[in-house]
Amino acid sequence: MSQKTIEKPGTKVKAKTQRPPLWKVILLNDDYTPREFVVLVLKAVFRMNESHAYKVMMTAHQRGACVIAVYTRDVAETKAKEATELGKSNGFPLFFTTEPEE
Ligand code: TYC
Repeated sequence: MSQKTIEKPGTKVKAKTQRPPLWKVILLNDDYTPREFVVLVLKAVFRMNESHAYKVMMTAHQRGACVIAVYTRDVAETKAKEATELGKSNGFPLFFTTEPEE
């Protein structure tokens, strides 16, 4: 037995594919990590080019923090952790955090 849904003409059908919620990755300033090292990490982990990485680093340096990218929760958390680890293993307090986008 098969059934078909009959829609009224002109009825809007809601798309079934919903976008996943996005999470921000935030770079925090500190007084010890060298600027060049921050740029290096932004290029390596977040695939930024030199000039974008430099601008982002300077924004965090001057304002205290900078939203650097948005991803799905998993990707955001993995990248933030990886980037923070890179700082830690080189003896720097460089820190990346995540938060949900409103
Ligand atoms: N403030 C650091 C310095 O003067 C550089 C820096 C910039 C560190 C941005 C972290 O997120 C940061 N050496």
